[in-house]
Amino acid sequence: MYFAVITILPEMFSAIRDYGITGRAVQNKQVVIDCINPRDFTTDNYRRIDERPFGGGPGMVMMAEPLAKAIQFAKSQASQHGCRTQAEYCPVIYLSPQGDKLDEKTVMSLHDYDAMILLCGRYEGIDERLLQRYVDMEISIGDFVLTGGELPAMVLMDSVIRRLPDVMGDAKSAEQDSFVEGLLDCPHYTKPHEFEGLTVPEVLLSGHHANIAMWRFTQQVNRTKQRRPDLWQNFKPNTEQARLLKKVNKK
Ligand code: 4FN
Repeated sequence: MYFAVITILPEMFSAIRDYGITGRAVQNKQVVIDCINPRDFTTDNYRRIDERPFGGGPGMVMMAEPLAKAIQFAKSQASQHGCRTQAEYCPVIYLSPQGDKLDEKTVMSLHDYDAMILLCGRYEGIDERLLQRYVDMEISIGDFVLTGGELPAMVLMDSVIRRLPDVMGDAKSAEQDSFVEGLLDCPHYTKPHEFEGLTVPEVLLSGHHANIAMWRFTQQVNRTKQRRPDLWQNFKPNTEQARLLKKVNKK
């Protein structure tokens, strides 16, 4: 999968490119993360990418021209990486508070594309005309004020990359298919048996796999009901979950 990121702070992306599971995916060439700096597409001596807003007011606005050139360059890079260039195959995604909220459904749907261009805003935002002409999709990671779209772009890439085939170990992918889908996690425990006077639930030490699966599922259901009634409302159990739910309700 190919990501082109339009950003004036390309160094930030070492966080995802150089570390952890996403870093390994880059090393294994399952993922390419190309940062493109709109400053490199300016023509003036000062490499200006921002200007004062028409109509006055505080702060600065990112100018359309350097961003447009950066996006055009990103599209040519995407096609060089074996990805088709039409907008529908390489969408330009603007990370923005105005966008649709990112959720696991959106993450999965982004796997329809082998390439995408992520546009990161800074200052007060981007000239509206650039957005009108070049942006195919707007996505938000949540309702809070940020200083830029870079962290949201990394959040999006992290969630998309971890869902690519062979990026996570076998254990994780098997788990993803079915079991935890749609519910919060159950509590996790590891060594030692006792920590600051707290012990591990007996069932997890029993070696009784069916009972353990049942306990974990019950924890997931109860936590989801209690803490995320919105998730519980929309929960569509798969075959295995439906079977376990029946058993939970019988007790
Ligand atoms: N943010 C809000 C209302 C008005 C402005 C902001 C805000 C970075 C360029 C956008 C923020 C949050 C989630 C991108 C926020 C996101 C951004 C995101 C983001 C600098 C302009 C800005 C009502 C949401 C609190 C700054 C609400 N997901 N403006 O944060 O890019 O993707």
